[in-house]
Formats: sequence, structure tokens, C-alpha cells
Amino acid sequence: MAAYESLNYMDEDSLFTEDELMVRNTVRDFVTKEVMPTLQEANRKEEFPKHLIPRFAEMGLLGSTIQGYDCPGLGHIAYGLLMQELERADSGIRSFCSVQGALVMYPIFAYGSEEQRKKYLPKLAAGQLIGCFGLTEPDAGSNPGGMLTRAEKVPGGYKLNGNKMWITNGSVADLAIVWAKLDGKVRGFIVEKGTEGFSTSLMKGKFSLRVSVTSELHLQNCVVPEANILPNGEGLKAPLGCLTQARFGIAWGVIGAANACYHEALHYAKARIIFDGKPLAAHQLPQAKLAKMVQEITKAQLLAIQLGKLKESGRLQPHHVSLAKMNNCRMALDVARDARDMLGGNGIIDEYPVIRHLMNLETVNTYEGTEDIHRLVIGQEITGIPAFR
Ligand code: TGC
Ligand code: FAD
Repeated sequence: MAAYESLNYMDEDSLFTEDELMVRNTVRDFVTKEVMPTLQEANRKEEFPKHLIPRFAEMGLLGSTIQGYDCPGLGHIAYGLLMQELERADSGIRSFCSVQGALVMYPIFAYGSEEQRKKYLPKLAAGQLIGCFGLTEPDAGSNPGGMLTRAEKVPGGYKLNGNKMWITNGSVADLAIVWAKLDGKVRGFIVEKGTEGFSTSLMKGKFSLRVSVTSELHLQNCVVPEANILPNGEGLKAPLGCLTQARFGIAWGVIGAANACYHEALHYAKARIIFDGKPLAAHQLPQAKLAKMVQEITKAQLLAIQLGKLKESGRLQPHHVSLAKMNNCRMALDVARDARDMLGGNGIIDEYPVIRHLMNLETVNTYEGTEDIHRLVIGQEITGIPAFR
């Protein structure tokens, strides 16, 4: 099949700087040569290809936008482009990097003390430490404000009790950012692996995001030292601020998954001969599906670019991110479904990446705020009336 190129239907590439395109092309090359060949096997075995972690660090994919602390300090559009390349491979690969950067390094950077930043950020950027983000609970997913996990002040530190569920990288993490209520207010705590009273269990049997590790976290009278509370973030807006960072990356990333599915469908349709000896691509219905994919991917690309411009100019608001996350995830899911259909029987076998992307995108449309939660965020923004409760 022809070498991969992302859609450039409206000359979107002309909206990027040379440096941004260089980041994209370097990560694209890395993904093609080193990530893609591992995926079929990793997906079958439900295993994360952990030998890639040092390479992610060398490529500047962990905490890419953080300035200082041995982090790459990239711009937000360059970051979006690299998320897109990672998700062209697999949403689980993008998840690994976006959890580490947006949900572990960002809260330490934004809400942590200088000592915490110096202690953790360089090692997290180097892939020497892996982190996870524990917000969701069995009975508090879309409504994290309903969390039951509690922190209690004890001499020398804080005692944590509660359970977190669906936590990406949980069982492989060296540290967890755990959100718990202290005196009724949500606070973030750094819980290191090996702390007494802290344990994890692997969630097996996922049909989606199989190359990503998903776990439960258990905190039973787990005492963390005083130095492990994030001192500068209080209230639900602290974890929600991290979600805004991660959702930004997802809004870009899923365009990569959609591009991969479109690319596969286009080349398959040109090669596959049907009924009359002509290729599938010579018929009107398949052309309509391909045209729709181009239409929707192009709109999503332009939306992501504007999102990046808003972020780079400091004007980005959470409701902007909600619109882009919601639109682009749904777009990618629809493109993947049409691509799967166009591949016929071959659309359900893992020799082709389309079914893996389709299954993954079901998760991506759900985590980091479900499609309907983002619809309600937009509803609240335009009417001024919250309709969650
Ligand atoms: P609400 O009263 O609206 O807000 C509480 C405070 O937070 C502020 N805020 C935000 N701040 C920053 N970013 C955002 N996105 C924010 N959304 C709200 C808000 O202004 C307020 O501030 P203040 O100063 O008044 O205190 O809170 P609510 O309880 O009504 O909830 C609103 C809702 C439903 C939108 C929110 O809870 C929500 O976003 N729910 C979805 C939960 C979610 O997305 N969970 C994701 C868990 S992590 C994950 O899935 C990782 S996947 C792995 C990967 O990324 O690869
Ligand atoms: P629910 O909140 O129970 O939602 C079920 C349905 O109800 C959805 O359709 C939803 O849209 C709808 N709904 C909910 N509330 C309303 C409402 N008010 N009005 C109308 N409809 C509503 N979490 C973390 O903290 N860290 C992680 O690293 C992490 N990684 C994840 C990895 C995977 C593979 C998955 C699947 C999830 C992960 N999550 C993580 C959790 C994820 O964020 C939650 O699954 C998600 O927020 C939805 O919560 P829930 O599963 O409890 O669904």
C-alpha cells in the first residue's frame, strides 16, 4: 500500500509552521517504523508494548508542552500534531503519552510545589517513572464531584480511603495522582507505588483499548506524607483543569485514527474488484462514503487548528475543548465504521487496523467526558442553565 499521508484536502498543512511540520514528520516516521509493527501482537495479547517507553521519552512525547524540568517545551499545535500521529497508530499509544503528560505531569506542574516539580517531572519526562490519574470511581464517572474517596489529616500526612476504577496505566504506574475529598473539598495527592495500604488490580477482558493497561486503585488506610499533597489546587476545578489539557490532545489525536481508517479504505477500494470487474472505488456509493470521510476529517482538522490557536493565544475555554472533543471523537467513530464496512469481511480482521481503531474509538468517545456530557457542557454555555442534575 502507498506510504501514509494525512489528508491535506484544503491545504491545511499551509497553516502549520515549518517547525510544527518537522515535529509531525519526525513522529510520523517513528510511529511507522517502531510503533505500528508492534500493534497486532500487542492488541491480541492485551499488552502494552513497554519497550517503547524509553523511545517515547527520547522523542519528547512525555510532557511535551511543559517548559523547564527537562521537558521539551513544545507549542500546543506541535503537541496536537504529535498526538495525531500517535493515535494514527493506536488510541492506547496516544493514551499512554497523554495520561503521562496531561494528567500526571500537568497537575504536578500546575498545582505542585517546586520540590514536587523538581523531584518528579524530569524522571516522568525521561520515562523513568510512569504515572496514572485516579479520578473515576465505580459510582462516580461522569459526576466526579460525587466521589467517595476521602482524605483525613493525620500526624505527618494524610490518610486515604476509597477505590478508583478504569485507571489508565494504574498497575504499571510508579505513582498515582489520586483525587480525594479533604474536609469536603477535592484535593490531589501523589501516592507512590509501594505505599502501605495502596494496591492495584488489572482490569482484563476489554474489547477496546487493548494495548492500554486499565486498572482499579485501592486505598485502605493509606497514609501519604504531608509533602505529597498538591498544595496549589483545591476543588473539583483542579482535576477538571487537567481534563481540559487531556481533552485538547484527544481532539487532535482522533483525527489520526480517522486518517488511518480513511487511508486504508481508499487504498482498499481502489484495489478491490467487485461484480463488474471494476474496482470498488469506481462505484458511486463507495465514492460517497469516501467523500463524506474527507468532508468530516477536513472539518475536524480545521476545528483542531482553531483550538490550537486559541490555546496558544491564551483564549481557550473548557467549552471550546468540549465542542472539539465531542465533534472529533464522533467524527472518527463514524469514519471508522464506514471504513470497516468498505473493507467487507476484511474489515473485521486484525490484518487491517480498521477494526482495532473502531473498537478503540468507542472508549475514546466515552472517556474524558462522554459525548453527551460534552453536549451538556455546550448546552450550559449557550443557555446559561446546567442540565446535569
Ligand atoms: P461544575 O460546578 O460545573 O464545576 C466545578 C468547578 O470546575 C470548573 N470547571 C472546569 N475547570 C477547568 N476545566 C474544565 N473542563 C472545567 N469544567 C468545570 C467550574 O468553573 C467550577 O469552578 P468553581 O471555581 O466555580 O469551583 O462541576 P459539576 O460537578 O457540575 O460537573 C461538571 C461536569 C459534568 C462537566 C464535569 O464533572 C465533567 O467534566 N464530567 C466528566 C468527567 C470526566 O471527563 N472524567 C474523566 C476522567 S479521566 C479519564 O477519563 C482519562 S482517560 C485516559 C486518557 O485521557 O487517555
Ligand atoms: P456513566 O457516568 O455511568 O455514564 C453512562 C451513560 O450515562 C453515558 O451515556 C453518559 O453520557 C450518561 N450520563 C451520565 N450522566 C448524565 C447526565 N447528567 N445526563 C445525561 N446523561 C448522562 N478515569 C480516570 O479517572 N482515569 C483514567 O485514566 C481513566 N482511563 C480510562 C480508560 C478506559 C479504557 C475507560 C473506558 C475509562 C477510563 N476512565 C478513566 C473513566 C472514564 O472517564 C469514565 O468511564 C467516563 O467518564 C464515564 O463514566 P462512567 O463509565 O461511570 O459512565
